[in-house]
Amino acid sequence: MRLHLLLLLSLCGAGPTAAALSFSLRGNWSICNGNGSLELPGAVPGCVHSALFQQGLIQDSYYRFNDLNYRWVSLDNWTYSKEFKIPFEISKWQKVNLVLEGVDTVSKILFNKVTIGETDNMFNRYSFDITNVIRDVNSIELRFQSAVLYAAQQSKAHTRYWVPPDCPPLVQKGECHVNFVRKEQCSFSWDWGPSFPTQGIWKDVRIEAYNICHLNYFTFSPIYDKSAQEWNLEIESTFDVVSSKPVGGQVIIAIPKLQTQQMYNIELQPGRRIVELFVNISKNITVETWWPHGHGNQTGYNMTVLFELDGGLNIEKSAKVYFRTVELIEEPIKGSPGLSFYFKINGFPIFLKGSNWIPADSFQDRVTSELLQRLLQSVVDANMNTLRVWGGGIYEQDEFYELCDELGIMVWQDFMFACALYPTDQGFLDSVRAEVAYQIKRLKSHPSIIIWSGNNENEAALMMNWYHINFTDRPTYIKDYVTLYVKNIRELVLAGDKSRPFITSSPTNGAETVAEGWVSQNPNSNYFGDVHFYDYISDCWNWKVFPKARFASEYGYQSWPSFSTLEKVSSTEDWSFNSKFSLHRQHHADGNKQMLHQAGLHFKLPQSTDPLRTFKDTIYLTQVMQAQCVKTETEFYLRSRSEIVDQQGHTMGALYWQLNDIWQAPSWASLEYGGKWKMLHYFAQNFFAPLLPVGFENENVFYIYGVSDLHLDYKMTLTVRVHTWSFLEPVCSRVTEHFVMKAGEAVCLYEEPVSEMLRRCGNCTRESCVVSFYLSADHKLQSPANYHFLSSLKEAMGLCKAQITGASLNPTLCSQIYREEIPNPKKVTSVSKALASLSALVLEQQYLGLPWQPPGLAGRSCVNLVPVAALGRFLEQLGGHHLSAR
Ligand code: BMA
Repeated sequence: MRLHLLLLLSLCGAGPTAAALSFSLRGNWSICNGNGSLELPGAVPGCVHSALFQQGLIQDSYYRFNDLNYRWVSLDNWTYSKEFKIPFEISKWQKVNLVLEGVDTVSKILFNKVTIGETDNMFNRYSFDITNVIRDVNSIELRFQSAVLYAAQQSKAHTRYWVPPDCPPLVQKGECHVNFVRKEQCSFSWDWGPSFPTQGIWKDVRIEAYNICHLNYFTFSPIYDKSAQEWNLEIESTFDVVSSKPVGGQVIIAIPKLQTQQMYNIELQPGRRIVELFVNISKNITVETWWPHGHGNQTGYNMTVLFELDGGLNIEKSAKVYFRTVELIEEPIKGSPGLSFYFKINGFPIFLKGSNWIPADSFQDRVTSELLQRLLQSVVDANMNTLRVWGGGIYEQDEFYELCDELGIMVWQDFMFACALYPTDQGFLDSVRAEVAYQIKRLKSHPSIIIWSGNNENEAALMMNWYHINFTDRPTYIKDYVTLYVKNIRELVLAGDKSRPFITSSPTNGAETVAEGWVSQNPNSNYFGDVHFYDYISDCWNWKVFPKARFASEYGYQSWPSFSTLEKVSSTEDWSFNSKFSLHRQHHADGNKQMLHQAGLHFKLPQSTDPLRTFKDTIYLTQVMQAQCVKTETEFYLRSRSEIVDQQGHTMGALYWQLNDIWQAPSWASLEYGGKWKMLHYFAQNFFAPLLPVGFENENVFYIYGVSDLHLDYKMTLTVRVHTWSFLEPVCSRVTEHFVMKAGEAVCLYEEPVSEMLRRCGNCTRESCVVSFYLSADHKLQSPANYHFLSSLKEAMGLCKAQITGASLNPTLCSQIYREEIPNPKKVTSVSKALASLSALVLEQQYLGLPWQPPGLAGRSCVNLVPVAALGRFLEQLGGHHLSAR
């Protein structure tokens, strides 16, 4: 065993002793099951499932039906233990704490056989005083209780009234009563995820020893003073002062690039002390603000805070400070009842474009930096600017938010409550209060987080009566709801963080919900707040089915992940759409049928005589369907930005459900487990582009809207081309007069009755022709080329078999990419990035002969090949088409 001894803070001046020591307890522990029949080594941070897998005692938990085979793991009560020697003289330290950054979840902790504390919340950070129990040689034990058994016990003990739901729907094959335990709610199963209620020490654990005083935490928020037009920085530090006398000293705060240096005298009385400092940034200095991706730079400033305390005790902290303001604007809109719901960043209205984030794995120890980077890079590569960290998962690790800060990804941060009613007895509330206070402190200095939201869908669950509660009992539940989200969580947010807004739920009616006593009759109203919208039965090519809401924070369609992803967790007999495996992995009732229904509305369903071919084609077709559906819906929200039609509109947000996958299964995600792009993600890169022409029909008239997400007006033209399916050259083409595409607006640029367009373009019929259009200036493309289908593709006429060839500078890499067997994940990221920026435009290049070269990709003809191949497959699926790329 290697001992990690970290000298955290050294004594400044002459003295040889340190002021604080940190001794890590990461690494190898011993894990034992309830009856002692299984004993194995396990890593910390980690969990029991991972330890069993590493020891070869279980297979990959994601393989085939192992979620059911390994239920026993989470139903057992495991113990983590470790013996260790302290490599420093313990008697020299006034105070020694055991600090646990994350315990999953219910445990009793013994230190040298003495119970020092208990845990019941995986989202909390725990610190226990072990000064009196620590010796040179020590033992530590965390005796876990199965979270599943604990949740059942808690629910049983709640005898006064029922707190639904009891169990997830059967199709999810999950565990019950997750609302009774403060643990990742989706770890008991979800409609896209397996049930793996893990146990273990999932974050850092260490021993901290100190004299005189210790900085327990440090946090800050930049606040803009509107009236004085200047920035201030509020810095909060909490100390544990163990000296019997007050500790005096100075604090020096420096932000060199802002020419800011300020000094304060402080005196810390014995006990737990909070020091609040207020730093003013001079008006004479230009502060560059932080902007979301696509709207400006993510400028940050290095700051150091040095506490020089009595006795030569120096404590230094450094951090990056970002300056930005965020406002949630809820104000009357002309021509529409209700209120707006949109965000202003640095005073500038911003359309939130993006998706919803779920945990990247059931086993957090498998979520590496590389994975987070790959997933978040894919977010900005697809022109998104926002992720909603959804309330059924976890408050993500620090690195997630650091990356969001750096990449300019705005985060809508839910508190971790989802799709359930929750108890409010004192023990539960105390645990939640500690969790919320801790998470606010941990996260509030991140500029990326632009809003806190109390929960996912719980206002809707209550008011739309998902659990069939008797009307007369409703007041009890409303009271609980207000107690939890308003009187506790909201109160803690207001006290702890002034730098961003808070809403109680999603969907919610915002100010209207508040006015109605924190629960609205219809929290999903189009006139207020945000909406969640799902409809798998109506034809998704018909935009009339979508709500013209203020903000769409959830909507989407399922698809299957690619065969190469599924192949890793399945065997030959699983490879058909109706196999036991395919049904098992589908956690959304009728999901597989719904996908085929939706695809069947416009595409020919695969009918090969080769069953494996049929399976692969079906998977592929579900991705085509999903991409096209989410495109149509998103484009509807984007073009609803500047208008009110039938009293509805001014949409300012489109966050589709969901970005990523937790395992290899059908879901609403655009990124597969591990990060591979589904077709939807390539489409997203286009439909979220800063400038986009959107085509649609209304009453047989074809319209094109121009959607700008830019800060400046641009002069440009719109080209509208009609092609027959059977020939590469357009049959007719029209270029508009120059017009000014206004910054931040969606306006109608073009309208023409379909019958006229068909007549104008030779012998076109709806079935034989297709429309494409793009924005350009000085013969350069300014937008992705978009298209509009005039008929279902299954009715399209003139399609022929695709024959795709391509030239490559690096044939090995290209063929690897095409076969999806890339050995080096680094290459995948860069190539997929490149692919993303090309996507359909490469096809357009073939069609339109426009000189379009994606930035930074000159000479990399390999990447040109792949999207053409991918699109070729797309066209082939539609019926076939001749395409050749050189
Ligand atoms: C909403 C989400 C998730 C769910 C999704 C798809 O309810 O908040 O709970 O996974 O829809 O059903």
